[in-house]
Amino acid sequence: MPQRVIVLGADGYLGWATALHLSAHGHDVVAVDSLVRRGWDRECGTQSLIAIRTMGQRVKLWHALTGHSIAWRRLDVCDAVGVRRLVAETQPDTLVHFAEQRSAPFSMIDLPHAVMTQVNNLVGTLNILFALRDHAPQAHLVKLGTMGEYGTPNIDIEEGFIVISHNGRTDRLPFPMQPGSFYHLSKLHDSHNIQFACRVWGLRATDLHQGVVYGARTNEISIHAGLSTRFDYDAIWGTVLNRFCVQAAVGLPLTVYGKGGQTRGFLDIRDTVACIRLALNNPPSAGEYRVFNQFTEQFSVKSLAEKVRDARAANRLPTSIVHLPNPRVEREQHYYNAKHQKLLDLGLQPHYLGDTLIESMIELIEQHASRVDPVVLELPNVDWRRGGTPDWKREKGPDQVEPVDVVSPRRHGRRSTPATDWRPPARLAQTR
Ligand code: NAD
Ligand code: USQ
Repeated sequence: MPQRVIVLGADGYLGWATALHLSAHGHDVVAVDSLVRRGWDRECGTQSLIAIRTMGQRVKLWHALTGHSIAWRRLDVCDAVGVRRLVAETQPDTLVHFAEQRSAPFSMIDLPHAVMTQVNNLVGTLNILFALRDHAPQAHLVKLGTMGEYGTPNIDIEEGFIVISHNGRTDRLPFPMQPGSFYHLSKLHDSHNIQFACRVWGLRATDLHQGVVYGARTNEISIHAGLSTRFDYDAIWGTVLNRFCVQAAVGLPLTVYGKGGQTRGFLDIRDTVACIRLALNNPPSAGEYRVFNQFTEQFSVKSLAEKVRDARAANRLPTSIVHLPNPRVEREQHYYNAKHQKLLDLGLQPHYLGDTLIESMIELIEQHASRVDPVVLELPNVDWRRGGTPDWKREKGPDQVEPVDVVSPRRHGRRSTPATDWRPPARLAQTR
């Protein structure tokens, strides 16, 4: 059944891909974003590896190519009046909420960034909850949470809840949470607020505890280069596998933080959009707050780096791995076993990570290599103990980035920085 869907955060990496996917599946999509992320990029001197068009241009192109319409509205979800008006006027069946500050390093730079992250994320979500209560109480809130809410406990991670027996009594309780940054904490605070709103006001919500996403293409994005979504690779916004693929493409070593035994759940961006559609098609009951763990495979950071290295080696392209002192405070060797059955039960057909996918990501990256800034690939610039290093805020505008050559099977020999010759900078000596 086609639904009226609001996608909040639609200018972002996952929001744009999801807006297209839901529109392609016949849903009536209203895409909303404040464009604040483009401003945060300017602040950090970072940019998406793949150039992205404006929202206006992208929705127009989508309509021209497919005949599907996406309505675009610029709105800050921290604007309570605006969110109320949006919900009252649209009367959504589902509201998909991606619109948050989502970088752990950005939230750890200093006090203002920690405060901004938590205010932006918590106030935005509270505005949505109150607007739903007052104007669309039957609507389904699909909220992007994170696997990082759980931390890395020495027991199996369940999907949101755990049955605990204590002093002879038993209850089903929220799973104990140990988030690893002020950003991850903001997601946990959101989860508590949403759960409370479901219990007290009878709202219905799905909290998707998503793992780390990789990849840049979905079926819809692949239709035309002008439909591209953003792809971050720098030390503040880039997620680990996307960074490793860019590092491999330009012949830099893969930067494993610490021992590399840190294990996380991962998923392909094609599975992100499928999971959202599955959640939307199978809403919870009124008053129900449910959690789905949204990832398909778990890997240690070191094993991911080895996968990328091995995929390159198959093309006779040597790639080295460097262990840098960990800028984060996190367990580097630990037990990790997180359940992720509920989305599979709803019919998710995962795209697992293989050499072909890694190579196709690297090929895509090579097409955009002139935009790679090697400096942001080498050194982490936010430390969990001390905050942002002096160079986290870069003077250089993104357009002044020096282009680098790429290392590709087809363009063998064009490499400007041979992987084998690279040495870590003196102030970040190789730890092992
Ligand atoms: P992104 O930064 O690419 O996109 C987020 C978008 O939200 C941006 O376009 C930004 O402008 C917008 N936004 C932020 N605050 C807003 C506000 N107050 N009002 C309106 N718009 C606002 O991030 P992403 O990678 O697409 O992540 C989307 C969501 O998914 C986030 O909530 C994130 O926590 C969650 N998530 C992401 C990943 C991942 O690997 N990328 C993994 C797990 C969970
Ligand atoms: N890491 C490296 N080398 C790098 C970059 C990262 O070893 O060059 C390590 C980190 O130390 C960490 C792991 O890789 O142990 C994951 O880091 P990340 O930057 O890929 O992911 P994270 O900071 O956890 O955040 C990302 C998204 C966030 C989302 C989260 C899902 O930015 O929005 O919530 O993934 S999860 O990790 O499951 O919480």
